[in-house]
Amino acid sequence: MEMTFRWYGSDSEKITLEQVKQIPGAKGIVGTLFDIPAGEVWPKDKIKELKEEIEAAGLTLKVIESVNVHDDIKIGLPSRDKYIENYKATIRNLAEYGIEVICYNFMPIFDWIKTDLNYKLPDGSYTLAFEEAGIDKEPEEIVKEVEASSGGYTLPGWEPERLEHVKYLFESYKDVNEEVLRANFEYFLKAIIPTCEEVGMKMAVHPDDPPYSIFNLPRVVKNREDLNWLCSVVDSPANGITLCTGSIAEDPTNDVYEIISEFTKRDRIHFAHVRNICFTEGRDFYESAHLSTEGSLDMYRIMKALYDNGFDGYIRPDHGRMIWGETGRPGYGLYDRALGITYLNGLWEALNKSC
Ligand SMILES: [Mn+2]
Repeated sequence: MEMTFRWYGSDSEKITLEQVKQIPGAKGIVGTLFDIPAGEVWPKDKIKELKEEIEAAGLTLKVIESVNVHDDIKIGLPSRDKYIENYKATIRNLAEYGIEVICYNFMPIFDWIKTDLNYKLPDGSYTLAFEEAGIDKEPEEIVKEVEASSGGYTLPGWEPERLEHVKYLFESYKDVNEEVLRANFEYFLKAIIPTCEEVGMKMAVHPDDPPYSIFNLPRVVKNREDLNWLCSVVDSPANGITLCTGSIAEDPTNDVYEIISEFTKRDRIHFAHVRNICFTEGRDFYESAHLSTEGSLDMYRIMKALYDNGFDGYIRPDHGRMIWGETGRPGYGLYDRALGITYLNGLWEALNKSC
């Protein structure tokens, strides 16, 4: 496995590449071109610039998160073919600069939903939390709340210029149920996977977060059955998964350890997001520190499921709390993610040496 750190680019971050380089065991950056709207081709010169900047700091750029899928593709509008061609061009451009894995998702409208981005823990740290009672409101209200509590940072999947039209987006998705979304997903995969095979790119879909329907929006990457469907509908190693432990485990009926074992064995987990969550009541939870003792997941079992089944992909601590007075993009502070890396590397070393 290779440990990585998500970084949004020097224009969108106060965390520097030099700081990331100082985290022991952090080898690579999970990068993005944050300012390119979904549907547009990622230009070669910008990819080159990003890669050179990261490599100059002694880090690698092998994973991109995310290349967002245009809503017209998910809705299945006639204009989707144009956006799919653009997506294929982006795959080719990224492959040319040595990118091996593209993380993406196929969720309508919202990339992820939390109801509190600054949930205060008893130790004084801040984290992201989800309470079902907190989504009993209009989507516009949620959009406003997220924007107000984001500390001025643009959050992935919550681009204000797109969500300004949230009412219109809901209207566009009104006939898209799970069946339609799945058919549109299949259409997309059948179009792009041959290009990935040709250029050596691996697609890695991120599970829905949370992995169940919210605001009546359809969800198609939420459990073992959905992941099995994904792997079968285009049966190619290029068609893989970003296994996000937090997202999958947010539905307590999902057996996260079994899912990791099965899909690692099937060689479909190209990228792993590893975080712990702590259930408070029912499906309500907050994102805890990484240690098993701090949350509801057994992080040793998670790493062991990856290790025992031969995981050789990229991995990163998914989110981190805000600790030691740090401020920044919610979920993406430096310190707690660095602690997460150290812990996950420690578990991995122990697994490695005990065999
Ligand atoms: Mn994740």
